Amino acid sequence: PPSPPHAPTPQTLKPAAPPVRRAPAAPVGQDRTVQLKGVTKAMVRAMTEALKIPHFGYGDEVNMTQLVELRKRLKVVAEERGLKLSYMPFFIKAASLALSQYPVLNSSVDANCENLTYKAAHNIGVAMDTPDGLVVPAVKNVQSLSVLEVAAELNRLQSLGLAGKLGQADLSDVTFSLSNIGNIGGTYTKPVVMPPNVAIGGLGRIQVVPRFDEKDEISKAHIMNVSWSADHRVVDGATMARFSNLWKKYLEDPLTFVLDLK
Ligand code: CAO
Repeated sequence: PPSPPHAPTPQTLKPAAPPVRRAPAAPVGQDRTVQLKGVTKAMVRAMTEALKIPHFGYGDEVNMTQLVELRKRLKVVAEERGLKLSYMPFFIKAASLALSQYPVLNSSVDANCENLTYKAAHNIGVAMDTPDGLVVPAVKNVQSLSVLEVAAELNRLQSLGLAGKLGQADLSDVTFSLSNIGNIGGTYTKPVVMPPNVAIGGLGRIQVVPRFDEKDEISKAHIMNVSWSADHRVVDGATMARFSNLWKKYLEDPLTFVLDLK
């Protein structure tokens, strides 16, 4: 008799392949224990303290299209003056201009969270990946520096960091920090506030993606994500958001720098 339409044929009745028996995993080398010291030990201390802070996060995206063009032009000018001009000096100067409007983000809180000191100097710490590990030297008094002066100072700190020669003078008195992980990769980060500071920003990689322009047409845009963390005992979300909006405005429309630079 004819077989039913979906009856198994001799080919589909093949037995399942036997499972592969794996040899028990053997360690390739030996365990190695090292003592935590130097920069890593300092990171243990700082991050353990930081854990006491009730963090809140706030993120946004920044359209960097105009700044990408502007930096391309200014990079050549900076090179003529012997300086490397990355995006960081713009991020740092824009942060300082925005801190002038929202000074609570440049404040220090004491250990018992009873007093808040509004810091006069904008000493902006820059998280730096060095052969020794994470260090955070500060570009000091950014409120009085031009973008090019910030670049010069950052160049100096970066050279010292790479050579493992950053001293206490450069590593102390940070009042606010930025951590740009975008030169390595990634989009979002969750930065950790370093006490006694109350806020920090983390920057992702600038990516070329489609966005609607002002004519509602799809165009190519350079987008970067920013992730802010703040100490929620002394900073509220609305203040962080207003600060971020202003910082973002300077970067998205970099001509506005001209109006507020002193
Ligand atoms: N998106 C796209 N490109 C970026 C970028 C970003 N967010 N950030 C940097 N770049 C580019 C720079 O423009 C530069 O390109 P050009 O040669 O065209 O100028 C290149 O990447 C290398 O930049 P850089 O690293 O030498 O300089 P920088 O000023 O941008 O950054 C520093 C300096 C110290 C922030 C960075 O070197 C660094 O160490 N980042 C890691 C920080 C870190 O570890 N954070 C985590 C802290 S928590 O553990």
